[in-house]
Amino acid sequence: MPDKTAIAARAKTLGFDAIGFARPTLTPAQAQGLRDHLAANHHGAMHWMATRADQRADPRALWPDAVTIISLGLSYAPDTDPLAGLANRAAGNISVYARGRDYHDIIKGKLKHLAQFIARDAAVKVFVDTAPVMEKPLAQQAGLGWQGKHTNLVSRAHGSWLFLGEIFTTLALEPDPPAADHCGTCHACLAACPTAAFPAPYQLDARRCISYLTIEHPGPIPEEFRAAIGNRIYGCDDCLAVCPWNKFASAGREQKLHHNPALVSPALDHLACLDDASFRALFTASPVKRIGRDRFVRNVAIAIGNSADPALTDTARALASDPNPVVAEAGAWAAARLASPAPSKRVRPTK
Ligand code: B12
Ligand code: SF4
Ligand code: SF4
Repeated sequence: MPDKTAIAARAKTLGFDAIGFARPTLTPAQAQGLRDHLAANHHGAMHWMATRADQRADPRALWPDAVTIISLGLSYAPDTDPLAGLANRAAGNISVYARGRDYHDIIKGKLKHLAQFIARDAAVKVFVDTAPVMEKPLAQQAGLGWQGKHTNLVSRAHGSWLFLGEIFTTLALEPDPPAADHCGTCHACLAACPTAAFPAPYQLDARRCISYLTIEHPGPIPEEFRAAIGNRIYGCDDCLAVCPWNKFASAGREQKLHHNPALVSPALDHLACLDDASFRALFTASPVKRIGRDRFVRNVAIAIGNSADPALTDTARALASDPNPVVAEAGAWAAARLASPAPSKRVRPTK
């Protein structure tokens, strides 16, 4: 029967950067945090967050036989300034996590290999991202790091740049001690947010978050956030990038996550011309493909409106005639904004 040392050694061989072991339970405060988040509607249109909330709040409701959760982290720490692309307004900025191959596929493959190693002696299930599992609270329980004020898991060794995945197993393994919070008096992430998406430390109102607005939000992006989005066309890294714990992180080792040059500062006029086929071709194997051409080009139109580049006016006008009404509305907004640009601005907190 493999013990913790053998499992950790195999995980390292497979390329994981962090591992820890926990019981399949959240603390009452963590479960309550989920309920408060949902009650405040901070999940916006992500209705799937609420539909299986009981399973999210209690891993044993998801799989009653689970005895141990093995939490795993894979570093995607960049080797260049993650925010450098924000200054180039004629190009789009794709979040660091989406500039390489889709992490879901990479982590699931590694989790399955590790699970096979355990499956000789116990039942196993693997999860990454999409299951009703509270991955950050569980990773904190397993000692990988703590949930910082930006709500993501921060690791002393890897900063804010860990992807998370889990193996649930019937194997009884000694839990590791939970990680302690090392945010202290720092509030750099809260101050860095362009859209004031943190109503309080350790709480995120997803409806204000650029990551939510550009990836998860269907329909038109509310006008109040458009200027602050700048050229972020898929996701946002600002709160992660300013975390002082990143200075201890070495660049991620996983080659498949290394940035595809075509996805680093792609020209907005090129992206605006994508149809369904060319969108799928450009984003093959990338997480970006999940949002589809129309939502992506909607984001590109917002970035064009924020570019202050008169050379993009004809492109904006062309988008205003797009057959998709959400793209067309964003294109018209962009054309109008280029005609009388207001300075890009941060959004003030609502309270
Ligand atoms: C939904 C989701 C989102 C949403 C909402 C994010 C959020 N903070 O909830 C959106 C689309 C905005 C998002 C964005 C991003 N995401 Co995301 N996302 C998820 C997902 C699927 C679920 C997270 C979740 O359970 N949220 C619900 C809230 C309640 O849980 P929580 O954040 O842990 O909240 C705790 C506390 O903050 C507190 N709390 C929260 N709200 C409230 C409200 C009140 C009133 C109170 C009292 C307490 C409280 O209670 C909770 C329990 O302790 C996970 C994968 C998974 N299955 O876990 C990935 C995940 C969290 N995402 C991830 C990543 C990488 C990102 C982005 C960095 C991507 C990007 N660059 O654009 C951004 C980061 C934005 C940010 N600052 O959080 C990684 C994070 C890895 C890590 N090191 O932490 C995950 C784990 C995916 C993965 N497998 O690696 N994401
Ligand atoms: S990802 Fe961007 S918009 Fe979302 S909370 Fe962090 S800094 Fe704010
Ligand atoms: S930036 Fe500061 S407050 Fe935010 S998570 Fe990092 S250490 Fe914590």
